[in-house]
Amino acid sequence: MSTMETRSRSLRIHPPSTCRPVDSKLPAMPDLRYPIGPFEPREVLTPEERTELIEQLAAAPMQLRAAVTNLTDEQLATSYRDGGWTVRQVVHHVADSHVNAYTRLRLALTESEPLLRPYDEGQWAMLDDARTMDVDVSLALLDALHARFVALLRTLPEDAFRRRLRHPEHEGVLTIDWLLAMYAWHGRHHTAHITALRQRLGW
Ligand code: NI
Repeated sequence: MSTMETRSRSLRIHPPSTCRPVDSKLPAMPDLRYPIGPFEPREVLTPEERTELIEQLAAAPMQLRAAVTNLTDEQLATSYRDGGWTVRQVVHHVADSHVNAYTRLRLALTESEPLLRPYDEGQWAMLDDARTMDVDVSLALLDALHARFVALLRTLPEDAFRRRLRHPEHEGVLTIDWLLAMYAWHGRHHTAHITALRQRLGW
């Protein structure tokens, strides 16, 4: 990755390689980066949508654990697509990302339009623990983290979901509804990277 790419990625909430809208002019073919489709931002959700997305967040750790069940070390060291992260890095990335999401939620609930702190997730995924550590550690982290995350979301009154936050790379303001939709999608997105790989390779 070039320095410029590194700089560009470091400012984004999620790497352009996995989050930007797919170019509609490209020929229709399975895009391994987007097994469930790209994130479609939402600023305001209906109560029914919120309930559904909170349930998705609640189920995310269990589904990620199921996705890696019975994989060998060699399988965990396999990239989910050419040039992509290994299965192991994907699992640790979800934990890293959702730790940030949880912090961002708490900031948005306790401060006035807090400015989010971007981080370079590509570089985080290259740190030694993210490349080598047992996935069970991050799965346990996600269990505990999502228990807190989901319990808090379930206590929030309707108007809290419209509380605002800002991001240096997004014009205007984002909302807690946006954050909820983003991270519910994010967990499913990366879990599908792994389940799609298993399907392709017959694991
Ligand atoms: Ni991600």
